[in-house]
Amino acid sequence: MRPSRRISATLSVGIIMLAGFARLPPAHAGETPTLIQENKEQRDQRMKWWREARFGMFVHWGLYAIPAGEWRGKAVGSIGEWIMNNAHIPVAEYEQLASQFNPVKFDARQWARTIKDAGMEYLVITSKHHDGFCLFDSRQGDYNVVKATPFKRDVLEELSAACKEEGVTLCFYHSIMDWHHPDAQAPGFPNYSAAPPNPNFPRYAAYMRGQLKELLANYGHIGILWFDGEWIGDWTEAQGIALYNELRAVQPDLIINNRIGKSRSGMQGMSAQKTSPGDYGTPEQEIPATGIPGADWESCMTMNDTWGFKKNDQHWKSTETLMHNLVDIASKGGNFLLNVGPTAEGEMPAASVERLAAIGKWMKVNGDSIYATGPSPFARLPWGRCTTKPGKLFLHVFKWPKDGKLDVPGLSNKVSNAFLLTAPSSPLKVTESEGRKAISLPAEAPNAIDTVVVLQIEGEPNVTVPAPAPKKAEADGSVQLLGGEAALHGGTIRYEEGGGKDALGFWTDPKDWVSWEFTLDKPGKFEVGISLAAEKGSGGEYALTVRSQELSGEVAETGSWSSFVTEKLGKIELAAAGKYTLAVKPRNKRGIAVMNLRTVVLKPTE
Ligand code: FHN
Repeated sequence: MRPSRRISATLSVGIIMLAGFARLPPAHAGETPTLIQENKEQRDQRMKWWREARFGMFVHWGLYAIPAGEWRGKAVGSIGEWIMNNAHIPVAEYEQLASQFNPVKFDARQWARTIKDAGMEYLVITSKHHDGFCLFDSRQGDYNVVKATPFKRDVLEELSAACKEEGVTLCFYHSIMDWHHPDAQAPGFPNYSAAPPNPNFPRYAAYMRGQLKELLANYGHIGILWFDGEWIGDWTEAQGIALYNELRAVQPDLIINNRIGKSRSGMQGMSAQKTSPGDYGTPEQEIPATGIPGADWESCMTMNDTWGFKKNDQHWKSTETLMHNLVDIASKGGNFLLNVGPTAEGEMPAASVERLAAIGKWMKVNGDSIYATGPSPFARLPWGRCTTKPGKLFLHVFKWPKDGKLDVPGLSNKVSNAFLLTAPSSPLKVTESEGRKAISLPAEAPNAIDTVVVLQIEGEPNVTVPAPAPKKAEADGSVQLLGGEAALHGGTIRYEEGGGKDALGFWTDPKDWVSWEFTLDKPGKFEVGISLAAEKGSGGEYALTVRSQELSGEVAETGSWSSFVTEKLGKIELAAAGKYTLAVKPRNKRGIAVMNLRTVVLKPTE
């Protein structure tokens, strides 16, 4: 048996019995405990700092930074922190990496300053990832940075002091799945992640609970416990509820993400009465198209393609993309947890630091438009996003209007003042016509990525989305009807921007339908084309109507929700000039959704 596992296993069982953790929570007794509840005021108070923070740093750091994406001279695909699983490395071989872990360039104060200078309010760092190695001096076992490495320093202890100095809230990511502990799951080659159940799992669960209590007791005030690896078969919703109750009893103001239970996709509404454990939803590597209205949620994303450091992953997102993600998320009422994967020497990659500094420079003068803001009252703004505070709208202008007039559709509030956030003493002219306001802007955008225009308004924002203006025919006589211009009829269909979509999506309810208005200045005969996408197993039949004329369509699978093909539906004749309405209504649905619809084009045939 491998020395460190033998020592860690014996030690952990001994401590658990001594520390009285041998009493297993009710969940292990086969019953489902009752999730503790709180009223709205209590929840709002507990979540307040987190909702105001809006922006945090995720750090994935551990032994996996040593191989950094390569094993035995070969590149290993996928995310760096999964190398033990993806390269099928036996525990005895992988744990030898501990003897090489000596991050002599690690400087907790420098990390904390980088986080603060980026405008980030909290840090979520891997106290233990799936490989089981701990970045803190745990009494539960010896597979950690103090006992098993030449570094011998307690990383989390140093970060606790540094974060306190810099005013960064310290939080821990802790993996439920553990590929190292002998009781966590049966060794599962070639896939630890799907290993068979382990009859001794309750003993591992007690070991994990012991570590969690160490983390809450020994490293200052902890803001969040961020669970992950909850998908393993040995972990149950009942255990998640029991653990949530237990941790909140230890630290009542602790915030815990939804991956402590089994409802990763589930979102925690603001309402007090919840059934699944966890305080907020955790969409990963994505931004929900319309946020998650009424729920607390946080999008976690990488800066390149990996969470843990990979020496050859240079696929960095631009500063513009990262900043637009931050603003997009805030405009939808969410938090942005942006990841950094430090090197084995203990440094944040230069490409990460460079982007963080640029974001921090913008946040320094624009932070008021992010921190403690609420979601946008507009369904969509073609030029950017909007965040809100009482009496204020922060208009984030990504695309500067060429004519110097910023179009603000549907806002019925009186605007008492308008100015650039960076020039509050220089009011901007506001005009109004047909339910649309126009803000006169300088010729050049002060910040090409995002310039913030502030509107001071009276009362709560009141936006009535005006019906899209009827589309006119193009110079070539064609009529181009875009997904983003459609009138939506129904509760689930929505316009999805970016991600290769830029189309009407979430068409999960076949009762939902869409329409466009367009005008012709002369009669015409047209061929109708529709650009759509549907993943395998989804689709359906639909009707496209223009007044009394109807064309039928059948959505063929295109391979994914972002693989668009254009289908020719047939011909229509519009015998007079004037205004028309074109509608697309599903007749039925297969699978998840009817289709993603990007455009409908009427092409003149004469
Ligand atoms: O498997 C992990 C992965 O390594 C990484 O930690 C992400 C970050 O949220 N979570 C899991 C995948 O969902």
